[in-house]
Amino acid sequence: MGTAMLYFRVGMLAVLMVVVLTYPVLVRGADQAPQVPPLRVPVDQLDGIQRATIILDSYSYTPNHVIVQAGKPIELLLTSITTITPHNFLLKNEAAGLSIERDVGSGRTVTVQFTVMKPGIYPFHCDKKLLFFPSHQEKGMEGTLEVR
Ligand SMILES: [Cu+2]
Repeated sequence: MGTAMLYFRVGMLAVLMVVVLTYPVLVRGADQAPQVPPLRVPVDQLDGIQRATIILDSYSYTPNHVIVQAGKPIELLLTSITTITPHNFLLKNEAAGLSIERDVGSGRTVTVQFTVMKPGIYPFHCDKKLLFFPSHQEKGMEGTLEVR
């Protein structure tokens, strides 16, 4: 075997090693939610509702930071794009009178309407969990409603 061939084989082996070693990172990377900027929800000129769509996937909300105005009705369309895994949407804050808990089955869209009078940062999350596994929230399924 010539020296050139040996270098070629070592080179190929190195490339293969890099692919094998980074594969889990690549796969996990593909599973991550797309990074999108915070969504400033516009007020509908016709009905005055602040209407926004949030995509639910395993395990993310997109966008995961939604900015709305206090005192005006909010309508969230929670759209699941999963084929099997069910998710939900929990947004609770006693001081602001918020107690929202909605299941969103795979492939379904659920609409939730509410109004927040008190400006603040309100976290929301999915509390689904398979026995012994981390919860969806722990896997990154959480977000923020920012009321200004
Ligand atoms: Cu979930």
